[in-house]
Amino acid sequence: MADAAGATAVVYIGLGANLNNPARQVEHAIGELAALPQSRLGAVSRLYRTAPLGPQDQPHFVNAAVRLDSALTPPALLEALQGIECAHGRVRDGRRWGPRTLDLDLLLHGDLNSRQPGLTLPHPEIHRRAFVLVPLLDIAPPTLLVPGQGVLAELLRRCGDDGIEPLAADTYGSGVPPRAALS
Ligand code: A4P
Ligand code: MG
Repeated sequence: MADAAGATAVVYIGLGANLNNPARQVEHAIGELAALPQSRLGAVSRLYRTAPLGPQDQPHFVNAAVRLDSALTPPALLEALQGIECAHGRVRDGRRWGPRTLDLDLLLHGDLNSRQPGLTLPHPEIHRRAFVLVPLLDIAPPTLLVPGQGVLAELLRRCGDDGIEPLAADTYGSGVPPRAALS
């Protein structure tokens, strides 16, 4: 879909949390994403328990992904995501890949392939991260082309899905349908 100002783009957002009841953090964030202006929640992945990438002296993460149809520009969307992170008490202590109450990454914005200060699209690490690819495959077609990286299903085949397990649906669920398209 087009990315011109005012046009609606299909946007994928990755969610991650490993502090202060991570599943609740993720579920609340999904509700907040659904309420963003000029945006409509299209689909929600299952929630996954994932082994930490980076420092190992931190809890496992809960990861998920959502699809939005949004007319917000990429910078406006990133600002909105950072606002939601702040509202969840996210503290940036400078530790790379350290624990966090909530991380929201702008994974894909239509077919944009761009690099600007503070915003790279697609998110540059998608192809290396099963905790991003597995939830994405719940809500995006396996043939989806990640600009500059390759086809979604092939990216997962190459990186493998070790350390990723779906959370049992009855351990979370405040109204977020598991892996369901909401449209
Ligand atoms: N930025 C640039 N492009 C983007 C984009 N497409 N989406 C900039 C979001 N942000 C983008 O991010 C650092 C800077 O990236 C921002 O200022 C933004 O302008 P941040 O959220 O402030 O810091 P961060 O998240 O700690 O940094 P980084 O390197 O992006 O970490 P990641 O890549 O998010 O990884 N293990 C598991 N199992 N699950 C996880 O979710 N997450 C991380 C963090 C480490 N280990 C994990 C997980
Ligand atoms: Mg981040």
